[in-house]
Amino acid sequence: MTRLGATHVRIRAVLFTFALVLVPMAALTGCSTHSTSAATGSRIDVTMHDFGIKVSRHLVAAGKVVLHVTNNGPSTHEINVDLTRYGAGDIPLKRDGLTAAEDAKGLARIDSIEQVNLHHAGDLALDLRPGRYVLWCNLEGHYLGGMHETFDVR
Ligand SMILES: [Cu+2]
Repeated sequence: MTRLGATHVRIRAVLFTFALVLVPMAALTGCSTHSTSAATGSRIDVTMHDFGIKVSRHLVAAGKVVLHVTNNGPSTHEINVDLTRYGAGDIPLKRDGLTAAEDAKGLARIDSIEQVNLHHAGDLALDLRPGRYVLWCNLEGHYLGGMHETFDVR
C-alpha cells in the first residue's frame, strides 16, 4: 500500500510538471498564431527589416488597435509608437547624429517593444485617439537607414 501510494504521488508530480511546462508554452505559441485580438478592434500587421518598416494598412478607426509586429531581420530591432506632428523621416536627430530625439517636441510616446528578436513577433494592444502615428526603430543608424513609417487614426 505504501508503495502504491508513492507511485501515485510520483505520477501526480510528473503530471504537475507537464502542466507547468506545457501550458505556458501553449500560451506563448498561441499568441502569435491564433490571436483573437483582431476581433475586438483594428489590426495592423507591421513588418521590420534592415532597414525599413512596412504596414498592412495606413488608416484605422479610433479605439482598440493591435499592432502585430514581425522582425524579418537580419538583425534585432525595436519598435516605437508615437503620436507625431512630424513626417515619418523628419524627427529631429540627437547630437550623436545617429539616433532621433525621442523627447522631441511634437512626439508623444504611446508604447514600444524594446527588442524584437530575429524572426520573432510581438503584439502591441493600443487604444488610439485620432491623429498621425509614427512607427520607428531608434537603434543606432536604423532610423536614418529608413526604419520609419506612419499610419493615421480617424
Ligand atoms: Cu532597427
